[in-house]
Amino acid sequence: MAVVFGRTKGLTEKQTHYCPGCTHGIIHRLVGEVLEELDILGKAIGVAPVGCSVFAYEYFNCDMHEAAHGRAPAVATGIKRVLPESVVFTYQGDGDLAAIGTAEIVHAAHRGEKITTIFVNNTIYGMTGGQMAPTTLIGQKATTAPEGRKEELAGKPIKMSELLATIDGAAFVERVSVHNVANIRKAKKAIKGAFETQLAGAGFSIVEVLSTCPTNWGLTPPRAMKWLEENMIPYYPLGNLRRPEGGK
Ligand SMILES: Cc1ncc(C[n+]2csc(CCOP(=O)(O)OP(=O)(O)O)c2C)c(N)n1
Ligand code: SF4
Repeated sequence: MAVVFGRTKGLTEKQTHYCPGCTHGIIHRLVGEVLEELDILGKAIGVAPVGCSVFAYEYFNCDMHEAAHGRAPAVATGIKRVLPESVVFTYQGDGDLAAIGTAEIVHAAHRGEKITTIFVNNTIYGMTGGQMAPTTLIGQKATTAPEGRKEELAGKPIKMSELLATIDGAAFVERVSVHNVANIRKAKKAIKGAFETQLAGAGFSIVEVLSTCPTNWGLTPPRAMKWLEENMIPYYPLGNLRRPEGGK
């Protein structure tokens, strides 16, 4: 029988542990497809975070390294400097990147490290049970904000892509979403653009992917997709914020 939709070589055969309907799986697939299409699986080295994607090292079909919570950009910096011919990427949640790891990502971008970051923003700490993250929306409920995030206590949600786009060492910054097919296609294009930026030696590249956490949001997967579209995108607008001159 003809195979019409196969598994990308960019992912291993291992079944993921993600909750049903969690969009981490879609994002993994996109990264895997891009690594395969750019023919860089043999020289790619990924850095897995702490968070729901802590086992990413089991899923990407390339060399992988595990980093302590928030420290992936520092680990990736070391790998890339020692092995400059490799293609190094981090895969990080918003708790990892925008809370405990804020310093690491800002300084990696500032130094213009030639690494690529896939930043999965689901507005919550997924792995640890739904605590408020710096990205949690105003009014959004979390276990540590049972009445919803209040601006007077926690400030407005942090916009990491806008912040990083102000840094000259950041060559490619784009925010995408995976809540429907059209946006999944755009997300893949952005992820490819980020890796191409690294291959061109242009500087730091990051793609922020708006993602769902149906489990901790307390929504079914389809309702979670709708919630993302209606609540996250108005606050976190999609689009490219920075790309290298002449870049696609
Ligand atoms: C140094 C340290 N501090 C705190 C934790 C606890 N911890 C584990 S995962 C996590 C947050 C995960 O959230 P996020 O990065 O948004 O990823 P998600 O699980 O939502 O994909 C925290 C706080 C830890 N493992 N190590
Ligand atoms: S807890 Fe949330 S982010 Fe984690 S795997 Fe489940 S749905 Fe995905």
